[in-house]
Amino acid sequence: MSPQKQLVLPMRRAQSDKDSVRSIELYYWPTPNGWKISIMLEECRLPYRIIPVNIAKGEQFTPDFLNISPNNRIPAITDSDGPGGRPISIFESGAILQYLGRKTSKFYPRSERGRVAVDQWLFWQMANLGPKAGECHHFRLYAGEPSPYAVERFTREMNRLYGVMNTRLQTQDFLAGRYSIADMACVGWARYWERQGQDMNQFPHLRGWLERMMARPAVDRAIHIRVESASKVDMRDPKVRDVLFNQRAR
Ligand SMILES: N[C@@H](CCC(=O)N[C@@H](CS)C(=O)NCC(=O)O)C(=O)O
Repeated sequence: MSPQKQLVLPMRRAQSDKDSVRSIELYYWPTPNGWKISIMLEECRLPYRIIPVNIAKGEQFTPDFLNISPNNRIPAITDSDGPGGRPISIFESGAILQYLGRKTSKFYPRSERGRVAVDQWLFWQMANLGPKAGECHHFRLYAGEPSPYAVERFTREMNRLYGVMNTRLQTQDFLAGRYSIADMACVGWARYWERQGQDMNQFPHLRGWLERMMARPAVDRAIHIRVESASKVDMRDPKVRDVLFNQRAR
């Protein structure tokens, strides 16, 4: 990544005249789930402001954030120009993508047939690719002690899921036929195939899709939005591990 591409953001919201006309605020951390929404906002050229939520420090548990994202996870958005011109807040990346697709009529077809085509791959990502990749990363990279069974289990599942994508992409350029929010939901996870113990030579159609996705200027901009404090997170720090990996009901 070239330094010019890095947009360094302040930790807290920066007020400026330009910002005050922006109606969408994205509660964000640079992760595969966060990128889903920054990609859509960049693709639609919607004005937005990023509010970093430092999940390594526990900012996802602040009452203000929980008010809009009760599952204490990023991403979430607020839109001051919501339905009926009134503000709205949304959590869960799939719901946010669908909302932005309906709001802009972009990357989310209006026809029922087209919408079903997108929804099934979007829900597939939400229920399969994302959760399994998350566990795969956890057990391969972050687990405090080796768990061979868990590593094997989630590495195999990722292999299975990439096989599903590869078969679909053999006959289609994008998951729902045309480029859509379903592709945006998947790319942030799929680009990490190496750390998930996979070999793209096994999945040539998936590799072609990934290359097409990464070549899109909006995707490039969205995944290179840099939050200064995120680059300083040390996943070996016991305090960070406690915040992220030791959660119980509060
Ligand atoms: N299903 C949620 C998952 C969101 C999610 O897991 N976000 C992670 C970052 S990728 C997070 O906020 N983690 C904070 C934590 O684990 O406390 C969505 O798609 O929005």
